[in-house]
Amino acid sequence: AILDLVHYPDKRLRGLSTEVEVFDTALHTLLEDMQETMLANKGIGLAAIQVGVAKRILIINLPRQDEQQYPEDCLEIINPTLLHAEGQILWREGCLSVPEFYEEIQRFARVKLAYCDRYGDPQELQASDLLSVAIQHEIDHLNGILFVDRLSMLKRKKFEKEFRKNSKSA
Ligand code: QAP
Ligand code: CO
Repeated sequence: AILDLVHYPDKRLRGLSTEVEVFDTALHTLLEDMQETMLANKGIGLAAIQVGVAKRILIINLPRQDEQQYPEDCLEIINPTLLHAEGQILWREGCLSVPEFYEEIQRFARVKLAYCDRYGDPQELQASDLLSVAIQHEIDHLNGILFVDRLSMLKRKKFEKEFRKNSKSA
């Protein structure tokens, strides 16, 4: 099912999501609904709180060289912990919860993380470039942080001005 997205400035995006403790079919259905919702909205990453579920769950599905997204490429990351982060990278980010706004954000270039898969089995992953950026962006959601929180004061003002302008016309 395609779920409703939670949009800025909804307060639910500011809460701390809690760890998944039960890896049951309800979790698998949520993961599948999240993927359907992400693809329907042309997203490459989504955290559960963006569909109103305050659990430490995120999915990422990066396009391949042919610019297509393949369902079998979808990464399902539950209860992630960063083990290592290094280097710096600038990437122009967007967010399904902050439509129509994009800005460059500085992130770690490479990360290593531990997490659980949909069955509760422990996994590890090393990521660089866009995947590293996507992981950091989505882990921020689990902690109530949006990419616009990481803008410089000047660019944050630009965002707030654009947001107010769009709210008036919408
Ligand atoms: C997070 O973002 C991300 O404004 C995922 O109108 C961002 O999928 C990962 C989107 C940057 C890596 C790099 C945004 C779709 C999608 C919009 C997204 C919009 C339609 C954002
Ligand atoms: Co986002």
